[in-house]
Amino acid sequence: MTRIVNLALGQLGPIARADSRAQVVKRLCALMREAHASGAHLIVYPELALTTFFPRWYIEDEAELDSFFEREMPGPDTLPLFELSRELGVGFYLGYAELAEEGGRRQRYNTSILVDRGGRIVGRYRKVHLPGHREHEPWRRFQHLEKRYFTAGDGFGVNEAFGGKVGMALCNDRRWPETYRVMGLQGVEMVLIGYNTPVHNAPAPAHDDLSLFHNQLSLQAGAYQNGTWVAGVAKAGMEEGVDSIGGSCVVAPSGEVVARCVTKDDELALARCDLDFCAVYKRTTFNFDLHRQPHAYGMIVARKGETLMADGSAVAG
Ligand code: ING
Repeated sequence: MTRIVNLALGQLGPIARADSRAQVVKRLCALMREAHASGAHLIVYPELALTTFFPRWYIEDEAELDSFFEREMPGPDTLPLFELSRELGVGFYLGYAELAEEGGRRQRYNTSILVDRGGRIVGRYRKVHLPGHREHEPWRRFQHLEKRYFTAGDGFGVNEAFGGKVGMALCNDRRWPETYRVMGLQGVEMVLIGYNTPVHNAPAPAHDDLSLFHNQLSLQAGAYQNGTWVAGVAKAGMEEGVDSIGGSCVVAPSGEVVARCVTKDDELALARCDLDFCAVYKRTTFNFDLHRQPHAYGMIVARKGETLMADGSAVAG
């Protein structure tokens, strides 16, 4: 039996600071309806898809900062998206700012969820690689305060969903090979990644012209080197004076781009993802059991359920 996932890229154009959750959810629902009409089983939205990218500002007022976070998921404003998901039978990946109460303490995360075709949350991920800085840096054209506003997540899991193994990551995670390999070691067959990526990277302005290339390079490398499908979805365009890249695309386990968005607005693009195609790479070039050499890797990521020994080897348990 073939395991086909009809995947839709749900790219968003800018979200203004003043846009309400209801206005944004309306846009997300319109994209989901369009995805359903095109036969999609799953739609992937960007990172922080419910609000403007607020880490671009140094926000001192706690209440104002909290206004960008969700205290519950679904909440009153996002429930219509879950109800539409169940009604249409279209699952989704959604990035948002999570305000969690843990052990009596408030924690803020840059979070994504995976929702199945019945509108049920089947996975949650909290961003591990938080880029940017912690203190106000006035020399920058705009801030990138993810290290200030979010707590880092504790790892990369893989969820049994959509007939296969589906993993999640967020934005800067996609630049780090460990992100894909930790999930690759768990047999991941589809990695979903939302992002908000400014064209201008203040610490390295010489890279600005390569921002789209680095985006696609990272997604393609991760897909090929782990024999997995990868979908990257942008919040794009000129948002509160900051221009962010588009470049949303789906990459096959071969590393080939099979679908892409071509604007910097709300846009849908579609890909027919055969999860069994992963085996063409997982059983040959990237057969980890046959060809990978953990004993030689100084810093290795052990398989789930293994322990890393001092000599770099990994043992069961
Ligand atoms: N944004 C950017 C990203 O990794 C960045 C930050 C841009 C880091 C360019 C390095 C170079 O795509 C987020 N939100 O992580």
